[in-house]
Amino acid sequence: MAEQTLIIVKPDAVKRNLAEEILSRFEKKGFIISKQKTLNFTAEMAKQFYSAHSSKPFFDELVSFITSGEVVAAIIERDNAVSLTREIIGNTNPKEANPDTIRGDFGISITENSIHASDSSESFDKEVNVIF
Ligand code: 3AN
Repeated sequence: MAEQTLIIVKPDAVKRNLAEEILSRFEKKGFIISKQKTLNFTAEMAKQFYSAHSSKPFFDELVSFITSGEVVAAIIERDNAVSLTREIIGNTNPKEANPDTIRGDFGISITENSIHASDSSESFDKEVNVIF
């Protein structure tokens, strides 16, 4: 059965005009893009979106980066969308991400790692309410 997940092409990748290429990787893998939106996160949205990380030492950097420029958010769907998307994006740290993953190919650093994807259906439900 089709499952939904959320991806966000982050400011580092939007600045390098990679949004279309990144979205097309998912379409090639059989995902349907059901909603898409270009937006700028406000600080308030960013804090809500990343609330699970509010006590982490990198929280301020995370908020400052995600609000630093345009992002492209999309709801995508197919069977096993959440886990397959996590495989396609690769390890959080681009240095540890396999080649052929999005972060392995395009990520610059652990902060500027080109893409976000929901890590569970529960996260998807929460995140989608911040964005759409
Ligand atoms: P993922 O995005 O792979 O689900 P999370 O949920 O652990 O990773 O972290 C959310 C975001 O926080 C990451 N995308 C990354 O940009 C940032 N982040 C995670 N760990 C660190 C760290 N040690 N230093 C700086 N930023 C980090």
